[in-house]
Amino acid sequence: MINRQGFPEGFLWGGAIAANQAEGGFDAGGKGWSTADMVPYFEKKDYTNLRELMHVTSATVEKAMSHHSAEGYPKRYGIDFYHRFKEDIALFAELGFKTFRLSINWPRIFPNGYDAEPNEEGLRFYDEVFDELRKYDIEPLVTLSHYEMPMALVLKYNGWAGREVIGHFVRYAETVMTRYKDKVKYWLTFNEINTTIIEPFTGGGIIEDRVENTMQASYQALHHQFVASSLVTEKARQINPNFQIGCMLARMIHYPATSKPEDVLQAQIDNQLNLLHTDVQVRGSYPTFMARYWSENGITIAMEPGDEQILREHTVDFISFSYYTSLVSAVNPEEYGVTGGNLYSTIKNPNLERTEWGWQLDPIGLRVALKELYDRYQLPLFVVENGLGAKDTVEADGSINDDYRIDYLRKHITQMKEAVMDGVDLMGYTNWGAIDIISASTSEMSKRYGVIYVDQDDNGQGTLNRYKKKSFGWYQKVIASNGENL
Ligand code: BGP
Repeated sequence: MINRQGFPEGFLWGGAIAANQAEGGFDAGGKGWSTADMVPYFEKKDYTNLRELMHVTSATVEKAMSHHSAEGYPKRYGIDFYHRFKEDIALFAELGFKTFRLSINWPRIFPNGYDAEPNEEGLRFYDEVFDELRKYDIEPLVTLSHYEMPMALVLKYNGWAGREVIGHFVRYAETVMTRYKDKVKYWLTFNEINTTIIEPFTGGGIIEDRVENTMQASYQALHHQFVASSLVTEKARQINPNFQIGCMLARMIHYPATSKPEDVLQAQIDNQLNLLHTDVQVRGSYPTFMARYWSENGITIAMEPGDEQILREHTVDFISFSYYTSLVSAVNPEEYGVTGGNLYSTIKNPNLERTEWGWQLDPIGLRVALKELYDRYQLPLFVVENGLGAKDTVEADGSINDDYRIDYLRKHITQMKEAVMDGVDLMGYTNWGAIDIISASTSEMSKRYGVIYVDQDDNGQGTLNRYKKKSFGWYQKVIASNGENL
C-alpha cells in the first residue's frame, strides 16, 4: 500500500482552454461554421437566413457580423490563439507546464461534418500547435468536442439527436487520432458530457424548437454520444495502444439542504443523475435507476442491437472532470433562495461565500468529489478544469494583483493534495483558462480565469497583448515545487 506524502512524481501540472473560446479565426483556414459561432442566433431564436449563413463567403460573414455584431463578436474572435499560439505556448513553458489541455475545432477539420475529405489546412494548424508544445516537452491533452460541432450537422440531423452523427464523429476522431498518433497521448472524447442534458444546444447541438420533448431528445442525444465515445475508444486502441482515453464530467456534488431524509434522498438522486455519465463510460452500462427515471418522465431511448455491447467493451482509461463549486438539493427547493447561473444554478449554501456570478466557493468539496469518485470507480482521476472567474484590474504600473485567484487556487490545490494523501490516484491538474479567454456561459471577456491577462474588453476592443498577473509567479512556484510551495 502506498503511503502518499504529496503529489506523485510526474504529476501533470498545466492549464486548459477550449478552441471555441480561444482560437478565433472562425472563418480562417477553411473552417466551417460551428455551433459556438451561432449561439447568439439560437438564443434569440433568430433562424433567418441560417442556411445561407452556412456557406462561408466573406459576403455572408459580413452580413452575419452586421446583423449581430455585438453578440457575435466574442467567440468568433476569441483571444486570437489561432495566430498567437506560439507566444502563448512560450508563456506556458515559462510557467513550467507539463501538460496543456486544448480542444480541436471539429469544423476546422470537417467544415460541414459530412465532407468527403478533411480540410488539410485545419490539420496542419494543429500539427503546428502540437509541435510547438512538444518543443517545450509539454504533453497535449486533447478534447475532441468541447461545446461545439459543425453547424451543418445541426441543420441536417438536429445535432446529436440524430444517430447519423455518430459515424461522422467517429470518422473525425479517427482522422485526427491517426494524424497525431505520435504527438498526442491523452484524449478526452466530450467536454462535460452532462451538458447535453442541461443545455441541449451547447452540449448536443439540439434546436429545441424542432423537438416535441426536449428531455427525450437530450437523453437520446446523450446515448448517441456514449456510443460514439466508446467507438472512438475502440478505434483509438487500434491506432495507438499507448493512447490514454478519458471521459469528462462537470462534477456537481449535491449536499442535502437539511438532514431531513427527504432532502438526503433528493441529494442522492441528483448525485446519481450526475454520476450516470461516468457510470456508463467507466462501468460500461446504464445504472439501474435510469429505467424508472426515464419511464416516469415519458422517455424512451432508441437503442440498436449491439449498443450495449459497445458500451460494455470500450470503457475509458481515466476519469477527468471539472470542479468549480458545490450545489445543494432539497425536496422543496422553492423554500430557499437561489444563486448561480448556467450549469451551476442552485440553492444558496449559508456556509459558503460566492463569486460575483453566484458560484459558491467550496475547496473542501473538491476533496469530497475526488475521494468519492475514486472510491466508486478505482480509476485514475484528472482535474482538468478548476478556477476562479473574476474581474481583474490593471494598476497604473501595469501590474494585476489577483490575490483572490491565488487564494482560490491555493485552497483547491491544498484539498487536492489532502485527497492524494487519502490515497486517491490523481494524474494531474489543469487550471481553467490558464490564459484569459471568452466565458462559455456569459460570452464576456471580463469574466477572467487566467494567470495570463489578455488586453481585450467585452466589445472586442484592446491590443490583445498578454501580461503576467501576480498569480503567474505564484503558479510557477507551485509547479516547480510539485505542489509543495503553496
Ligand atoms: C465549464 C466549461 C468551460 C468553461 C468553464 C467556466 O463548464 O467546460 O468551457 O468556460 O466552465 O465557465 P464560464 O466560462 O461560463 O465562466
